[in-house]
Amino acid sequence: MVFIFWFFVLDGLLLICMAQNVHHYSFFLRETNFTRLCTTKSMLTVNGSFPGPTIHVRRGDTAFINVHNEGKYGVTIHWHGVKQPRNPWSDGPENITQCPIQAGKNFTYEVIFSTEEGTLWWHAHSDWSRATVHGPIVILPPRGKTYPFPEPYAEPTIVLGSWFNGDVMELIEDALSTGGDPNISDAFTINGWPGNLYNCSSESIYTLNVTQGKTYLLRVVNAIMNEEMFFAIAQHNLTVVAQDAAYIKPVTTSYIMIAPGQTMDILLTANQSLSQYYMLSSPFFDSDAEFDNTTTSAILSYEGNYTAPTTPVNASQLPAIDDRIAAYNFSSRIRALATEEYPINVPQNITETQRLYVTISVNTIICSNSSCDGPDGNRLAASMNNVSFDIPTTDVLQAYYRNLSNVYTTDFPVRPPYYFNFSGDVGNNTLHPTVGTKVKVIDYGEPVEIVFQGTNVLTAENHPMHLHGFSFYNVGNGFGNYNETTDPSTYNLVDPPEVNTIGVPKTGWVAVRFFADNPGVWFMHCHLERHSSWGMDAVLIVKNGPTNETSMREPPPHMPSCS
Ligand SMILES: *[C@@H]1O[C@H](CO)[C@@H](O)[C@H](O)[C@H]1NC(C)=O
Ligand SMILES: *[C@@H]1O[C@H](CO)[C@@H](O)[C@H](O)[C@H]1NC(C)=O
Ligand SMILES: *[C@@H]1O[C@H](CO)[C@@H](O)[C@H](O)[C@H]1NC(C)=O
Ligand SMILES: *[C@@H]1O[C@H](CO)[C@@H](O)[C@H](O)[C@H]1NC(C)=O
Ligand SMILES: *[C@@H]1O[C@H](CO)[C@@H](O)[C@H](O)[C@H]1NC(C)=O
Ligand SMILES: *[C@@H]1O[C@H](CO)[C@@H](O)[C@H](O)[C@H]1NC(C)=O
Ligand SMILES: *[C@@H]1O[C@H](CO)[C@@H](O)[C@H](O)[C@H]1NC(C)=O
Ligand SMILES: *[C@@H]1O[C@H](CO)[C@@H](O)[C@H](O)[C@H]1NC(C)=O
Ligand SMILES: *[C@@H]1O[C@H](CO)[C@@H](O)[C@H](O)[C@H]1NC(C)=O
Ligand SMILES: *[C@@H]1O[C@H](CO)[C@@H](O)[C@H](O)[C@H]1NC(C)=O
Ligand SMILES: *[C@@H]1O[C@H](CO)[C@@H](O)[C@H](O)[C@H]1NC(C)=O
Ligand SMILES: *[C@@H]1O[C@H](CO)[C@@H](O)[C@H](O)[C@H]1NC(C)=O
Ligand SMILES: [Cu+2]
Repeated sequence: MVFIFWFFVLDGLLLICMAQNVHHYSFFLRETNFTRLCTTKSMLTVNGSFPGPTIHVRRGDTAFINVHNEGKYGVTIHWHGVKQPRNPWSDGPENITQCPIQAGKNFTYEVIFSTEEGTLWWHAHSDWSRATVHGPIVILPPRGKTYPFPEPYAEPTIVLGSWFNGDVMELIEDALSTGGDPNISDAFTINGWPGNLYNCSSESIYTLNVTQGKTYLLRVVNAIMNEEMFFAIAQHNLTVVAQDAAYIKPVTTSYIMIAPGQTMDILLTANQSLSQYYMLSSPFFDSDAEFDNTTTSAILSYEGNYTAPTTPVNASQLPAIDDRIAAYNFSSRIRALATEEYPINVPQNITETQRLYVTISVNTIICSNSSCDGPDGNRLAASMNNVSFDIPTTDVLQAYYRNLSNVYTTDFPVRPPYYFNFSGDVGNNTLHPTVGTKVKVIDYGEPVEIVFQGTNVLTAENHPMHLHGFSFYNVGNGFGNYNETTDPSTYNLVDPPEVNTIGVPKTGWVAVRFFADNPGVWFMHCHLERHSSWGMDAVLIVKNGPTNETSMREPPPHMPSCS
């Protein structure tokens, strides 16, 4: 249902009139049976679909989404990449901005779009329920405006997902109770289907039907739990035109690398001969940790009168799984569009007090009698600046708003507790983190810089870091240890990409900048689900500014209660 409201604002003698659409959606969370890889299981979905329904809006619209929980567990939903100005109340991460919607209850999210345009997604933000509870968000240009590229013929969504034969909630509960590594997924999926490269090839495969000569806009979402992914279509170039709902200078490539949490808008021209072509996705993973190394497939099928090959054309355009150079070569080409019509606003000057240098590490926590299933009988953990985040049982937002004590402390360290060769031979330095619910408080409007430093503690891995409430500009990156004297001179402050999730390379670093112009409580975490579950998380609190328009909105009437 779409209602159109007209607002008339009297500003002196000037009458400004603008159209803003309000949309209403209902989500019913319920257990539904699905069969994949010849295994049938019951899993939580929205309205019985996997991936879940797509939300359609235009830039600047608002969507009210009433979520009814008819499942067994408490759940929350996050609107990934939607900045939600002044409205952390509807952001969703469990016990950060709200307590879960209990089974049998409902909650209406007010999702406020502002400058986002392109593709984003929504997903559950409680335990591992996002594996099955997620779907795309399509944000069209405002009415009367068009894209900064020729109008595509059609705009299919492509959602990359993880399939686990077992129950994901049991899987993570077991892992957290034993302290061991959670099981890896059994398959990856494209729009819900693993494809025909797994045993059980008689199952359905997603088929995208195209007309020769037409150009399509693929809206690609990486909803995978624990792996960054390469994606390619045999014999077709991909032209990436947006990332994380912000336009970029077009990048034409034979493959992409997309991290969990990221979204990309990609032009695809059906300019090859009538046939069927493989669409393939396999992980980019260059560490010793365990991961799912399988390949999911879908078919790009040309319409017309021809005999389709028994196996679609496969030009093996996917880089090797551990090809970090291929990953880097693609990522380093992304630049903001940065035109007069699509401007960017990068902080040019950062004061020392608003620079954060944050190590991100996988660690262990000692278990008595070596009774846990992690390395040396200890519990696997993860940390930021050696603090492993402890999720509270009252949400941080409520505690902040109502001034409750004993929920969090404001001493999140802005520098590592001590310096060592982070990316080299670390010995056993800071193997064991401290545990706490620590937040960093930032004044309204401050320019902020965060440098994420990957470390070699326990295992070195890539970490896609995500911040709620903002998009940030990726101004710099490199391999090895960040050097605060020499590296800032290499920054791109002209057209850095504006993203909400940034892949920090294994034992490398990434620098991001943004203005803290969104008051609220905002989660910041690794988007590899097992790292987030182990504590690679932190919270930023941006204080209110001087006026109502720069302050958090009032809470909605029925926030779920914390039992
Ligand atoms: C979900 O299902 C309900 C009825 O069961 C329907 O009213 C609602 O529109 C559906 N939502 C979406 C997003 O399709
Ligand atoms: C789902 O599958 C289980 C067995 O795996 C079965 O007992 C149950 O009846 C099924 N539910 C529905 C709604 O089909
Ligand atoms: C949804 O929740 C509100 C209050 O939280 C309640 O008044 C209403 O009855 C609920 N609706 C349904 C269909 O459960
Ligand atoms: C593509 O066409 C086939 C055959 O007509 C059909 O089964 C399939 O559902 C179509 N795919 C989509 C995404 O509509
Ligand atoms: C893909 O792009 C490259 C470089 O622009 C070009 O050389 C090549 O012919 C293109 N391939 C196809 C299939 O369009
Ligand atoms: C995937 O990993 C399994 C072991 O976990 C290994 O046997 C297999 O060779 C690997 N496959 C590929 C394509 O790397
Ligand atoms: C399809 O092509 C074949 C030969 O190429 C031709 O005999 C047949 O009539 C065509 N069918 C249609 C529906 O055009
Ligand atoms: C950057 O900030 C410093 C310290 O506040 C100030 O001395 C310097 O002039 C500023 N530079 C620019 C370009 O604004
Ligand atoms: C969130 O808080 C609720 C109590 O309100 C608690 O039952 C739940 O376990 C907490 N969630 C997490 C992930 O700690
Ligand atoms: C680190 O290693 C040294 C020597 O191997 C050992 O003496 C020390 O106890 C270790 N520290 C920790 C915290 O494990
Ligand atoms: C940073 O680079 C400068 C200049 O090359 C060097 O003097 C300094 O030791 C480096 N700092 C670190 C921490 O490596
Ligand atoms: C600011 O908001 C508060 C409460 O939301 C309201 O009472 C007050 O009148 C507002 N002030 C202005 C200047 O709008
Ligand atoms: Cu991580």
